[in-house]
Parts: sequence; C-alpha cells; structure tokens
Amino acid sequence: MWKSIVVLAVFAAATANAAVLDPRNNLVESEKLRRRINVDALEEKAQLFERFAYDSPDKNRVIGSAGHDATVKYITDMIKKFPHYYTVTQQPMPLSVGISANLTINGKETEAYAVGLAPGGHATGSVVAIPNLGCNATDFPNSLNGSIALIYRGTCVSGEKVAFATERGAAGVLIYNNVEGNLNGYSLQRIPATEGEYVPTAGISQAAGEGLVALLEIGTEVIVDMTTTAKDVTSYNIIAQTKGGDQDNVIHIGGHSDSVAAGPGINDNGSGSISILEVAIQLMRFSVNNAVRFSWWTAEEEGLLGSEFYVKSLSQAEKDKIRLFLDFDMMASPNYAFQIYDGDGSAFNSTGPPGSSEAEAEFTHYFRDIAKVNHTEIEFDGRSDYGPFMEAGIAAGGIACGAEGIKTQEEFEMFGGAAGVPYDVNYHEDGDTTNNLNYEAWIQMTRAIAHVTATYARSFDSLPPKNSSAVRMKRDAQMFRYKTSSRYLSMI
Ligand SMILES: *[C@@H]1O[C@H](CO)[C@@H](O)[C@H](O)[C@H]1NC(C)=O
Ligand SMILES: *[C@@H]1O[C@H](CO)[C@@H](O)[C@H](O)[C@H]1NC(C)=O
Ligand SMILES: *[C@@H]1O[C@H](CO)[C@@H](O)[C@H](O)[C@H]1NC(C)=O
Ligand SMILES: *[C@@H]1O[C@H](CO)[C@@H](O)[C@H](O)[C@H]1NC(C)=O
Ligand SMILES: *[C@@H]1O[C@H](CO)[C@@H](O)[C@H](O)[C@H]1NC(C)=O
Ligand SMILES: *[C@@H]1O[C@H](CO)[C@@H](O)[C@H](O)[C@H]1NC(C)=O
Ligand SMILES: CC(=O)N[C@H]1CO[C@H](CO)[C@@H](O)[C@@H]1O
Repeated sequence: MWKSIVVLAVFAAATANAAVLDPRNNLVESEKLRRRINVDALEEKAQLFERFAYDSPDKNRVIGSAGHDATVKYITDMIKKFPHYYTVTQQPMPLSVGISANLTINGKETEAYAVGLAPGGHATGSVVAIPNLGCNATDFPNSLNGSIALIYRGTCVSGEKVAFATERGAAGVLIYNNVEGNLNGYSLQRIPATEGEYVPTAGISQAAGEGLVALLEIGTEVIVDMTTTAKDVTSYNIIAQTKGGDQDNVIHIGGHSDSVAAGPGINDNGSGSISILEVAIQLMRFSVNNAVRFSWWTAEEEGLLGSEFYVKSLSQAEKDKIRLFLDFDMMASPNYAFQIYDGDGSAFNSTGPPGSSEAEAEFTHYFRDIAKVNHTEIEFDGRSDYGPFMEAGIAAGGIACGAEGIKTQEEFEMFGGAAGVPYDVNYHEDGDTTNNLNYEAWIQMTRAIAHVTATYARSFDSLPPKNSSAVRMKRDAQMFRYKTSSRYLSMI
C-alpha cells in the first residue's frame, strides 16, 4: 500500500514538475521568479566557492589560480546542463600574472612586489624620478633611454604610467606605494595588448620610494637591477544567453568571477556571481519575450579587465542590441545598506546614458514598494564592471551592499547593523569567507535581481525607445558631458 502511494506521489510530482518545467506557456513574472530564490541554494554555492579557494594552493580565487579556474568551470558546467535554454560561451582573454620581483638598489637587496599584467624580464639602469603622478605625457622627459623610471602610485591606472615610460625608452619601472603597506596583488589595471607593450615593472613600498627620491634630490646616482618573473595565463569571461526571446533586444546581467589575492572573496564578489547564477538557473522554468544574457567577468579586481575586453570586442550593431546592462557585486555585506547606483544623477550629479535613470527607478520601486525596505543611492562613477558599458553609451545600473565605506548614523537607523563601522570589515581581506555573509541582505538583493530580470525579460516598455533620434542625441550629449567631466579626466 505505502508503495503504491509513493509511486502515485512520485508520478503526480513528476507531472506537476513537467508542467512547471515546460517554459513555453509560462511567461516569466517578477513574483514567480522571486519566489524561486531561496537562501539554501545560495549558501550551498557559497560553500562551494569557498572550497574552490581553500583547495587551491594560494587559498584564493584570483585570476590564474586553481580557485578561479574551478569557479569558471563550475559556472560554465552548470549553465551547460541546459543546452535547450542557454547558449554558453567562454571568451578567452590572455593575461600576464606577476610571480616575483627581485631588486637590488646600488647593490643592496631590497624588498619588491610583483605587479600583475607587467611582463617578466631583467632591467638594469640608473633611476630617474618622474615628477607629479606620471599620469600625463608631459610629466616624462623626452628620453628615458635605458633608465629605470620611478613613479608614484595613484590617480590614474598604473598601466598608463608604465606605457608612457615604455614609450620614452625606459628599461624598467618602479612604482612606489602612495599609502603605507605592501603592494601584494597590485596590477597595472590595463590590458597591455590594446595600449602597447610594457617594460618589466616592480612595486616598492612608500618608504623605499621616498628614500630613492631623497637620494636623487641630493644628486646621488642610484643604480637598480631588477628581475621580474611572470606567468602567461588565459582567463575567461563566461557569457550565457537565453535561446528564447528577441535576440536583438537583450537585458544583460553581470557579476565577476575572480577574487583578490587576499582570500576566497566570498562577498567580493562571489556573492554577486552566485546570485546571478541562481537567477539564471531559476529563470529556466519560464519563457521570456526579450533575450536575457548573463555574464561572469574575469579580472575585475585587476581593473575591470574582463568587462572592458568584452565591450571592446563588440561591434556597434552588437552594442545596440544591449538595451540595459546591470551590475551585481557585494550582495551580502555583513553590515549592509541597500545601495542603488544613482543613474539619474539626483544624488551625485553624474548620470548614465539614457535608460540608466529608468533602471534606477525600477530598483527603487522594488525596494520601496515590493520589499518595503529602505535604500540609499551610491555614485554612478563607472568604477565597477558597468563602467565600460557606460563608456560605450549603453544604459547601465545596479545595486550593492557596500564595501570598505563606513556606515553612517543615518544608515544605521535605516538598516540596523553598526554605525561607524565599514559595510564589510573583511573587504579584500582573508576573512571574506562564508562567515562574512549577511544572508538576510543576500536574499533581498538576489530577489531584487530576479525582479529586474523578470521585468525586462517581459518588456522594455519602461526604457526609452531604442532608435529615436531624440534618444541618440540625449545619449551623445550625456557622453560628452561625462567624458569632459573632471571625474572622468582624473580617471584616465
Ligand atoms: C625573488 O623574489 C622572490 C619573492 O618575490 C623570492 O621568493 C625569491 O627567492 C627571490 N629570488 C632570488 C634569486 O633572490
Ligand atoms: C597635461 O599637462 C599639460 C601641460 O601641463 C596640460 O596642458 C594638460 O591639461 C594636462 N592633461 C591632463 C589630462 O591633465
Ligand atoms: C640609448 O642608449 C644606447 C646604449 O644604451 C645608446 O647606444 C644610444 O645612443 C642611446 N640613445 C639615445 C637617444 O640616447
Ligand atoms: C553638475 O555637473 C555639471 C557638469 O557635469 C555642472 O555643470 C553642474 O554645475 C553640476 N551641478 C552641481 C549642483 O554640482
Ligand atoms: C527605514 O528607516 C527609518 C529611519 O530613517 C526607520 O525608522 C524605519 O524603521 C526603516 N524601515 C525599515 C523597514 O527598516
Ligand atoms: C531600429 O533599428 C534597427 C536597425 O538599426 C531596425 O532593424 C529596427 O527595426 C529599428 N526599430 C525601431 C523600433 O525603429
Ligand atoms: C575591486 C572590488 O572590490 N570589486 C568590486 C566588487 O563590487 C563592488 C560593488 O559593486 C565594486 O565597487 C568593487 O569595485
């Protein structure tokens, strides 16, 4: 008797499941998709990502590590299980990962740090200190022929500084820190292939750099001998797109798959990768009107390299298909605030391309009217994976829970937690593990992702029309304002 009940029950469940599983007559809806998001599925994946880190010799998921390779393989395999629903590709990106840097200054061994994206090699020569920050070609002497350029870190990406020095004939570059502490995990933050070659580069401490500047100022010649070793790796962006839905009108959802070198990177930004993976898995129960594309970017921590590489690889026609790009990282900060990117510029006077205001409004609608929780706004400054999209004139938006910033008293009243303490005390530290997650925040944020995914997968009616000349003019005017703003000029 019990047997037949079991058989019947299984049969009934299978039938019910089959009906639910057939997405053809089940158009996605925000509430239905949100209901499928549960905390156990998120937690289970966070444990897995942590294991990928701890099983790797380096105990992290930084690009080029076994932990990152395992993450990329896991996400790709997960999506590949559903070939009827998604097309999945891995976009290869060649990178150079710094292994070691050995340095002598006037024959004396000095501690130096390997710098990511810089090539391996040997250089010896006399040191020339570059004035200012080395962010401007005019900072450099006309010829650095065979010298070692000494440059202060900061304000622009170091790749820019090293490219100037290389162009002027430097044999090598020393970057000295602009804060106390070491330069472990530091990178040139710009892909060399697109901007010209780099010479061997090493990092030194602020104190060591200032010591060299002082010696040069009193006219002492300083001879440096440096050897850097680097490893060439291929790192992958993962791109998955629904086979269903209008392929010319795409909602694009992204997060990044790598961590910093310090630890497993479970909140930063494992949480974002996992949230969008879970939404991608649950979406498979439903049909969509517009194509949905999910991306897991590589090498965000080295300077948004994966997303930049991707956007640069798209033709204008392909860019035009992306109606909106939404970025998700830091989804579970222990001392969280619900932060929405200020796409309409109402809080920080910096707006995104047309469509970005509407995206902000959709997130506001979710937090205020659906989840009924407070939210704040954060500056839309292009310093995460949405930056390259924004620069290409593609509407963008996103949400986050906060990184190293300090929670204010006002935010404490809005969200609880602790005032005067960072949103994530373990940001970029080895303590960013599964114990570092706020699950209440994480589920709320993941449901917000489900809401916008479902909303735009159904319709783009709330966004400005794609082709109107008014929208194009507005976009061009916005891009001109952005590219001439002091913020943008200080970033390049
Ligand atoms: C070079 O530096 C690395 C650390 O960056 C160190 O492990 C290695 O022993 C050094 N090699 C030599 C030959 O000094
Ligand atoms: C670079 O320096 C030159 C000369 O000092 C100046 O005119 C120019 O505005 C600077 N460029 C930037 C981007 O700061
Ligand atoms: C650069 O240095 C090489 C030798 O290191 C020398 O032969 C060459 O003349 C130098 N060029 C300039 C422009 O100083
Ligand atoms: C906002 O930015 C624009 C230029 O981007 C500037 O002209 C304007 O003065 C700024 N407004 C405020 C209130 O800062
Ligand atoms: C929203 O913030 C206010 C303080 O600004 C607080 O009184 C209220 O309880 C918060 N609401 C929720 C749902 O947390
Ligand atoms: C927008 O332009 C594309 C080609 O650029 C065209 O195929 C499409 O029909 C246009 N859509 C509208 C709504 O005008
Ligand atoms: C370098 C880093 O911390 N990566 C990103 C993780 O996510 C947050 C929130 O989106 C970004 O601000 C960080 O840049």
